[in-house]
Order: sequence, then structure tokens, then C-alpha cells
Amino acid sequence: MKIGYYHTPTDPILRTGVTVDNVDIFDLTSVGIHSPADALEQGDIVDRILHLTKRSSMRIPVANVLMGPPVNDQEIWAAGVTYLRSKTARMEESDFSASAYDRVYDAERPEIFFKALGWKTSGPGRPVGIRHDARWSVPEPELVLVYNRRGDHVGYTIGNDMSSRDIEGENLLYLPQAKTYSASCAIGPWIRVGVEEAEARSWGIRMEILRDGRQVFAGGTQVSQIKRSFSELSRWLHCCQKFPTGSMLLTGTGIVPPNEFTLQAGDRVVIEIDGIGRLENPVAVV
Ligand code: DO4
Ligand code: MG
Repeated sequence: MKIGYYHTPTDPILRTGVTVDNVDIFDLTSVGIHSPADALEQGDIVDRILHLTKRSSMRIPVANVLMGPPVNDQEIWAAGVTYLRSKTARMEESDFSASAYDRVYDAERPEIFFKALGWKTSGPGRPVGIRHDARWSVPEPELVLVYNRRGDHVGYTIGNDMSSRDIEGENLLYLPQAKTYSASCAIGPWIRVGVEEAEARSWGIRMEILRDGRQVFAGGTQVSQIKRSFSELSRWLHCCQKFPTGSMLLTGTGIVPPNEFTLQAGDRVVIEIDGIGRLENPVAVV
């Protein structure tokens, strides 16, 4: 079951919807669920939402709607150096801080950093940003853990942790500037619910980058390559802080384009995660 925000070509107002078969969306706004976050507060989400779909009078083909980011005012955080590939790439890009990546990969405490606020994220089809003062910009396709306001892990979505590798590589203290700027985070379109960690760990993640309609990068990884368990990441995210409107955690990247590759304005980034779907965004300079 997947929950998201949708609108129709003739009505720009976002409504909450659910699909079970990827063919039809049942409208949940008409039965009192005003946001995906509201849906995630329902006890026993899958049964409760299935029950509500029986009362929903609106049913629309998925092919006829446009999707928004499934997020409102949640905080978006990100874990880093959770894949061996990410550790190696970051040690290569930095002269002075290489040992920091090496140590955090094996440390008990993971790297977790603030990424974005929900209202600042780009939904499907909306531009993701590359900084005008960066020379080396890459997308980071990541599985996202979704939490309700009690801190329960209730779903999964797709995220893009856009990053300026030259700025991060120059000095690790520049990490917030390399990671957090306008349109630096894309999320969506769907939140998958009712899936245990073991099943999510069997999913593949793929990314393709298109330039003038031609593929200039393609790569893939497996969720199973994430070094840390989801409960471990969740525990550290919620250690010493609460999120009264819910939160999301990007779980790190395992797909890194070659060092000579940098994104350009007009590129399209396409990310697919089995079990969730596809997130596609054009790239723009900010
Ligand atoms: O340490 C810097 C960021 C790491 C990151 O974003 C990742 O591994 O995905
Ligand atoms: Mg990342």
C-alpha cells in the first residue's frame, strides 16, 4: 500500500490518496485524511486505510494524476557513510578529512545531519538544485525511512540528497553548505507502508542521469548493502530529540558517479527503488 499527495491536471489542490494496485488512487481527503502524515498516525495503518478506502467515493487512475512531495512540515534528516561505496568516494574527494569518513563508518554512532524542512523539498518533476558556486555536483539516490510524530518507523519513500562534492571535500566543516541549500532535497512520490525491514532490504536502488535525452550515467545498488540496521538509525535519529510533526531519514548513498562526472542544468535524475516506485527531477542551478 502506498500513500501520497496527488492533484489532477484540472485541479491544483493537493489531496491525500492511496493506491494498493498501482492502477487506481482512492481519495482519502474526502474521508478526513488531510495529509500523508495524517494517514501515518492511524493505528494499524494498512487495515485502517483499507477500511477508509471502502468509504471513499473518489477513485481515479494513477495514470491521470500528478504527484506532490508526500511531506508537509516534517524535518528531513540524513545518515551518511552507511555504504562502503560512500566511504571510499568521500575518502578520495578529501585531503584532510579522509580518516573522519573511515572512522565514522565503523563507529557506534552514525553520521546523521540535518538536510531540509518538508516544505523546502522538491516533489516529483520539480527541479533539484546545483549550487552556482560548486564545481562538482552529484545526486545521491537514497531509501528514506518515514516516521510518525511518535517516532514510529511507519514507511519508506525515495530521496535525493543533492551534494556539492568539491565543497564537502575542501573542508568537512563546509558539509552543511554542501548538503543544505535551495532545492537540495527531493522526496517522493509515494510512501510505502506495511513493509518489514527484511523485505525492504531485498529491494534494489537504481539511478539514471539523462542529458539531452541521452543516458550519461547509470548505476545500481541493493538496500542490503546499508551497513546499519533501520532500528539502529532510528534510535540515533531520535536520541535527545523529538519531532512533533514527524520526520524522515535518508539512509545514505551507495551509488556514486565517477569522479569526472558533474551534473549540469537541464539534466534529469531518475531514481527507482523496488517496492516504492520512481522519482524523477530536472536539474537547475541555484
Ligand atoms: O559525510 C558526508 C555525507 C555522506 C552522505 O550523504 C552519504 O553517504 O550518503
Ligand atoms: Mg547522502
